[in-house]
Amino acid sequence: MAIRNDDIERIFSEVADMLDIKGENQFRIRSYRNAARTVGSLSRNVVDMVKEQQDLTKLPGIGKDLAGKIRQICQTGRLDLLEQLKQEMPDELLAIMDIPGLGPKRVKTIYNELDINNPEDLKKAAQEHRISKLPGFGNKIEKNILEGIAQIETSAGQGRIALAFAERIIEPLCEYLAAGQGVFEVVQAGSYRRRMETVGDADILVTCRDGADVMDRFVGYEDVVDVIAKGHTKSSAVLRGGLQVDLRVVPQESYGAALIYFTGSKEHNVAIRKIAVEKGLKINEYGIFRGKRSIAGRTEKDVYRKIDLPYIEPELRENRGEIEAGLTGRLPKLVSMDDIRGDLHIHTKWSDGRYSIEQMAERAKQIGYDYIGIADHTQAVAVAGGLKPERLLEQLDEIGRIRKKVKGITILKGSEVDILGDGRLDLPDEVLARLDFTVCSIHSQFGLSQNEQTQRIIRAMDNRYFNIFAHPTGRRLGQREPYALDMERVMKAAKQRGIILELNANPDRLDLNDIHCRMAKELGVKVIINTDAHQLDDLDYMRFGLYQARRGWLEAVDVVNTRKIGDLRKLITRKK
Ligand code: DGT
Ligand code: CA
Ligand code: CA
Ligand code: ZN
Repeated sequence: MAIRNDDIERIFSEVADMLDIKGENQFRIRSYRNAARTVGSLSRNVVDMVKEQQDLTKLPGIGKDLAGKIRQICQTGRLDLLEQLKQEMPDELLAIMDIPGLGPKRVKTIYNELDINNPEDLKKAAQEHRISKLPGFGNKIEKNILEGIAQIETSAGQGRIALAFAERIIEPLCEYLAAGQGVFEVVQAGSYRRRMETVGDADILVTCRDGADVMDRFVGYEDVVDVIAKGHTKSSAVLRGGLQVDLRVVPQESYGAALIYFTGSKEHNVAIRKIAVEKGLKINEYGIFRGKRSIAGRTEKDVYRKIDLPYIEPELRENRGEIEAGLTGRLPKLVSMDDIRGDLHIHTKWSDGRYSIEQMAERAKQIGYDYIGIADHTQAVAVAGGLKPERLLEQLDEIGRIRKKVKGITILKGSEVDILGDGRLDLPDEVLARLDFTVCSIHSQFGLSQNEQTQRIIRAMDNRYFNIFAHPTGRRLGQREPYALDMERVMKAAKQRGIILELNANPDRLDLNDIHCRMAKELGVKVIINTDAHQLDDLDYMRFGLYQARRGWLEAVDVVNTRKIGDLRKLITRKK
């Protein structure tokens, strides 16, 4: 393999990073950073200069020593110094550098201030909130680190990355690309744009004045750890955290066609191409053509219109009936964030949440919600600090007091009531009667047979205080499979009893899945999208629930937390 200038650039930057972490003198570190920049910005191939035996010390910042190192890289493809530094550095420290958001600077701070050099200790420190207190870190970075570690732990060898995790990698990259000179548009395509639960790789499209500039900027991004290919219109690189990004520069007049093509899904694309062919047209990533003449391509809408389709939302593009629906004017008007008025599955310090009722309510108000529902655990879930009935009653009194203090948002009194092994609820009826609503859920005996589990759930639903069935399948993405249950029977039982199914928006759960959402709609069962927030920022998980709901064709009418408080209460309360 031919050594490119950017290979040399990367090797020198890595050397600089490692010297930096080791605490070597700044002069030496800077000389490697300068050399990296010099080589990276040369117009000639350094490999050729070495072959022609040119004097490399004439290059700015390159002395005899560095010239020798450049020659070594060109001739052997590696640098002894880097290999040696890697040897000295604990492997685990290198593993830490792979966590998104942790460049050499932050790794160095963690290493020097807390003497942490492996992911395990890092995780512990983050859990104990020692990371957020470091200079230049804060809560957000601490949280990212924890999720980064969890992701690396669970995705080891699986190759697909959870949507929420991909978001934290892709969004900053897109902002960075968009800030480049002469860049017009930066847009995500692929499974990420379709908001699938997991993403195989990221597909990003750019329109710009000069493709070469964008590609240079791309491979120079601080989180790029490996460049797989680099050209003028297409490049691929792997980012810290293991996500591969395919970046394409597309002509402005083809923007819409390219966006359709690279958004996929493949099945959707095949189906629309077939329609085009039937009309004597051809669709590809450059446009829609009659013979050799392009008849549209600038926007997605233009392309769809030429085959008599309205714009189809990316979340629907799976060839699961969206094309037929489009042709007959029956596409759903998908639920969106603007429709959402509240969140009814919120934990507080009373059980395993981290903030007070008041703090959660204030944040919900900031989001613009009309109402929230507090739902802490009940006693059977001891590991989560579940409340005994007496404590729950105290909490209800407390909510009463807070209602008087916090104006402008309705705080509903609820509980996440555990469904016991035999299908009883974990609270006596006289306590249940004091609540505005319940979210009922399973936290034990995941291993029952399908029939037993289904019966257990339906028995619980027979309790007239059972309002919402929360995280119905119990799965944790990449961590725990759903328990066995007959979803259709459960939904039919819910429908008969006026019970609502939760779509849990926590990105680890996304439970119901898209297929279940659609099943609920078809069976006429109402859905509620709840975040199951345990801390303030978790309230923002709502968007992941919405993505999933949209993939499941749900409209505002299907989702009860789009309703005004009065209507919501009516929908939730069962006829007693
Ligand atoms: P992923 O990355 O596995 O999560 O899924 P996608 O959907 O992002 O797939 P990817 O990255 O392989 O390709 C992005 C889009 O490009 C895909 O959704 C549709 C389009 N595409 C890729 N390969 C083909 C192909 O062979 N035929 C057609 N029609 N479209 C393709
Ligand atoms: Ca992809
Ligand atoms: Ca791809
Ligand atoms: Zn919960």
